[in-house]
Amino acid sequence: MFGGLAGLVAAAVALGVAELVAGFVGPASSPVVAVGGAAITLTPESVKHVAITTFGEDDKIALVAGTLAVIAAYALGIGLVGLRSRRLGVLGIALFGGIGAVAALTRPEGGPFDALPSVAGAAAGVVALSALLAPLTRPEPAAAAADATVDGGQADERVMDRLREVLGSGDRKGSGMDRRGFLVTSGVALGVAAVTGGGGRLLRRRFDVAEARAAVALPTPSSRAAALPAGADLAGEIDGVTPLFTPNRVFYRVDTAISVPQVRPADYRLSMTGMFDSPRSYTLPDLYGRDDLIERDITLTCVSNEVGGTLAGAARWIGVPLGALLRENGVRAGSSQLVCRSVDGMTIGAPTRSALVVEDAMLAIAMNGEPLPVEHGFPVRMIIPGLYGYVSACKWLARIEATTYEAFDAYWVQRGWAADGPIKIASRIDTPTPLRSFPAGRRAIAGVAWAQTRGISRVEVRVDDGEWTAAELAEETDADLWRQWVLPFDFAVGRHTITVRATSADGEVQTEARADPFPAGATGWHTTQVIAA
Ligand SMILES: Nc1nc2c(c(=O)[nH]1)N[C@H]1C(S)=C(S)[C@@H](COP(=O)(O)O)O[C@H]1N2
Ligand SMILES: [Mo]
Repeated sequence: MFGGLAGLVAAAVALGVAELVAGFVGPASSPVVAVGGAAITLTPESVKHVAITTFGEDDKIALVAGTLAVIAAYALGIGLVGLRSRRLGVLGIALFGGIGAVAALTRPEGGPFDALPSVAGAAAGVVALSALLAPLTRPEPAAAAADATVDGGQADERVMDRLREVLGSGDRKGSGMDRRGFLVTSGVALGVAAVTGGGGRLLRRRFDVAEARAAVALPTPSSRAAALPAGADLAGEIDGVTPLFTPNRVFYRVDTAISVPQVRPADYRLSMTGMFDSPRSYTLPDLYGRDDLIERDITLTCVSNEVGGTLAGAARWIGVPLGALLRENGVRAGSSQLVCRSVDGMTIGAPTRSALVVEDAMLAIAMNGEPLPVEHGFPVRMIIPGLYGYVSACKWLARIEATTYEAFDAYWVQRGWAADGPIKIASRIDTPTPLRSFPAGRRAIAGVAWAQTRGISRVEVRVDDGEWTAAELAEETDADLWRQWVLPFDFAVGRHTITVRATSADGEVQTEARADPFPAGATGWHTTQVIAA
């Protein structure tokens, strides 16, 4: 029991010290972040998909919790082993530090200093473990001398004596275990862990760009979004329907970044490389100061979204027209793929053609009237209407490399996802909510439907085995924005099945055929079971 505790406390010290050092080096060098990141990189897509759909926005919290749980279990083991053999315990911690260091160094944007937090943490963990095990394994005096010559236990003894002196705990017996000494050492160690860990958190704030972001003054776009007619947002009238625009704070978030990249506006550079005749690079003022900024309403969706799922959100974006930007850099005709790289090393491969011809494709700098939120890619991200986020919406964009599909597989494509990701027609029932009963009688069935770039021309609803009935559509303001729909219906008492299907403005009826999100996006009709009482 005490051995396990010693391991846990030593791990706390190791993590605390590692966080402190990471507070100097940079948040992403923290072993928990780095190991969690490596886990994301190495996890099979099927598992990752389950994580995204189960935990949604909280997938990163779940991952960090999982990483900490694994560390705790490992630490428990180290403590127990350490009780038998101090050397094995030390080796265990060294291995632990080694894994953290390798994970930090092998990050796409990793530098040599990134190993420091793990190394320092492991060193502190070794010291702590030795100090904690000493009172538990205090041998008989004769054996003590022998032990000391073997593994340096003498040094630990001295540390312990010193600790006891400082703390005024004179409880020193020649017997097998010094409980009081252990508790005192644990207390000191936990204090060290808390202070170093807390200090690391404070230091980390230096990297925080929230303040710099708040100080950014957004430019006025020369081309505004279409004005919304009165009553354009059905959410004002119908309870439970998705609002036309998704507030930034509830906008879905999907990315591999455990610690959100913090890019200082003053340090921002966008570079263009590869198949360009006259590649330039851009600072943030370069982009903000352009006279061709556009403002557009676009719904962004994730390829991992299940039928009826919520990995979709709509925003009013401001950005630089992507086609114009590519042309002024002289993008070559032979380029089929733009490999977009984020500051954290993500690669997202977007089709060059779409970037050039899709109207309203942009490098976005603002979302719903604010600079991009840090989690959504501050200061610059790409948005290409009609393409899933994994092949278009690179956040924290640092570089656009014009290349070909033959030359490079981007991150998600390496993991088996389709290289091209046009968004499939989708429709979703928002209300009534499934399995919660409501009074029988007339009630609105309502939701949203999307087919970006094409627009939605019709949404039909079927209740039980009835006829397909056309729903009323909210006014269309932009074909890239989802469209709300509503159908009032007289519900008889009992259970009902509601099904919805949409048709795009170019006449494609949403298919009933079920397909999983992997590898190219889900298809199938959304169906819910509701109860009228
Ligand atoms: N740098 C970076 N950009 C990224 C990703 C990522 O993991 N890292 N994920 C992509 C995916 S899969 C999607 S669906 C969108 C989600 O954007 P959001 O988080 O702003 O909703 O971002 C895209 N851009
Ligand atoms: Mo995605």
